[in-house]
Amino acid sequence: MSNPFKNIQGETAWRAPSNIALVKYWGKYGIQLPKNASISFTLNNAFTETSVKYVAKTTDDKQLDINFFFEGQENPKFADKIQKFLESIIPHFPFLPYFSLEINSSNSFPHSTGIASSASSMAALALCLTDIENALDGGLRPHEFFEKASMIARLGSGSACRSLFPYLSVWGKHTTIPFSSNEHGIPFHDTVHPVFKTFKDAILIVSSDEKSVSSRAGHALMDGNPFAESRYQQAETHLTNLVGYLKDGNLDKFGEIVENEALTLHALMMCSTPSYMLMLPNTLKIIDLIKNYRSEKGVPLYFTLDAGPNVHLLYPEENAAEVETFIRESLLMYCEQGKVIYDQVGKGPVKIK
Ligand code: 2P0
Repeated sequence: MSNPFKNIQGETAWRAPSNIALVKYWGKYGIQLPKNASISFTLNNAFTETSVKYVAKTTDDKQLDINFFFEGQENPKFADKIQKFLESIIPHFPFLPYFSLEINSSNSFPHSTGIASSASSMAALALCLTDIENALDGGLRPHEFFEKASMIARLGSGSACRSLFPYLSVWGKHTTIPFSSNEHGIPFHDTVHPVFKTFKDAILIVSSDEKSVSSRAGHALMDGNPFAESRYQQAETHLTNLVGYLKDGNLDKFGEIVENEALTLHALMMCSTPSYMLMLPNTLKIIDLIKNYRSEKGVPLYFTLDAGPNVHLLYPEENAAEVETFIRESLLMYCEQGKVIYDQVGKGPVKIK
């Protein structure tokens, strides 16, 4: 073959944040399509930076040629995952086999904190690849660019497709949300009260051990879960109601739904077959202390959980000083080596090169 991209080379780099779901995605079908719509806060301080250098090949070799470095080092486990992912998306990016790629990726947070990096890392990589395609072919308008990058990120890790947009993102078709789609995330902040656009998220690290059951396996167990259908209906109702509370700035009702979603997610794990538990005793201790603090002090502090034992504390910026005192004095003792990551709602990905 003669390489249609002969002599072309370049580099792109993107920073993409992590996200935390308020209404959870748990259960999927087909190729990474969600059984229910979910909504998340886009975070700010927990992010991945990825750069991709691309040089047109001079040989006829049609195998993917990828060199992958994580935090400056070769990492065979991650490289293997990236290789398989890139092979799977050649139909979306037919240019890939014509280039040698060098991918460098690093996280703002230590790898061993128990913070899932798949959302930010897949989002950053998807942005780089979509950017390269745009540089080669051109023609994507800004909203099309982010839509395509979100769709590609989804194929890498479902929740990653929500890491592409400022403040909040919805992923999954929902009856009351225009333009919502199972294929990709959409931005969702036009009808959101300003209090939520500066919301804080303090992530208490209860344990950084690798999870006993991966999210991939957890999603799969929803297929045999006797509560699956009623769960998907509940998520639909939760999202309808949450959209209203986000608009009105109703903190109490926001917290009620968000906490219920976190506990429902873990209840679904407990009633799967085989059943499993990712919360630890200190997770429950922290939840209990948060509830007591809220009812005693009247401070709008709420919790949510990802698929793991760590606790995300959500609170308005104006309550940051008192909540962070409470965290230091009463909660850090239940964390692994007193670890906490202070984050907040952020403005979404940025191009850094
Ligand atoms: C979410 N989580 O909405 C839910 C709630 C964790 C708890 O989606 O198999 O890494 O790659 O689609 O996105 C974590 O699972 O799973 C997740 P895959 P993903 O954020």
